[in-house]
Amino acid sequence: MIMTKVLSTLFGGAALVAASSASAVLIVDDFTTEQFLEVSGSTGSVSSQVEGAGILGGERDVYLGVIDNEHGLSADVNVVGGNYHHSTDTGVTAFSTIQWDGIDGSDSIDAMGLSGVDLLSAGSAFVIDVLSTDLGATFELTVWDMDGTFETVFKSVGQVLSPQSVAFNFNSFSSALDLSSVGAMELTLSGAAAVDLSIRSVTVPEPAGIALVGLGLLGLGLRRKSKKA
Ligand SMILES: [Ca+2]
Ligand SMILES: [Ca+2]
Repeated sequence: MIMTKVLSTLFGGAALVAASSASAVLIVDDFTTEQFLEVSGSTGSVSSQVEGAGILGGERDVYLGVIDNEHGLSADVNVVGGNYHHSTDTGVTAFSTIQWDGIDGSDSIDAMGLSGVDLLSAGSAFVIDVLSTDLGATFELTVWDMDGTFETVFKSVGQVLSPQSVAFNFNSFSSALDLSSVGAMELTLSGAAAVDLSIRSVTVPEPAGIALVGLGLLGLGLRRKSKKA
């Protein structure tokens, strides 16, 4: 595997893109740990926490809030089969919030729960891999650093029929936020009434392989060391 990467670096960027995208990524959540929440019949909210693999900080806290429920139907969050499904019935307007803030067993934010994750050394953007959404949806991402500074950024998408990446570039955050020492992250998903939205992962991918070519072999060596730390 190491030899494959060395050869890719020497002989072409295209092959390296394939090699690096398969292996070098900071997983915030791959949604392999299952979770289910439902609000049925009325407005209201529910929350739960699960601990498991594939979750940055070891625990995923989910809060589901139903704002409007015209016909007394249901909204649910179902994390199953490696996907996070946010589903609302006709006339139901809801949001769901995912917290990655370490193991606090609570839907309150522990702004220091991740103990200072270095996102800058991992990559240059948060990427939400959107599987599909039948109506427009909005992603609201809040990041806390270990000094308690936090910032929220938004991205909206229209209907998504085939998988699409939604990227929050780190350079869209203010320089006051220290992304090399992150204490907590929170992602809120919302959409029009009756939206059915599914995402597959939240990651910080390593910058594109073409940039690695310039860094050369030394760069690859440093990255290997930093991932073990
Ligand atoms: Ca937590
Ligand atoms: Ca929490």
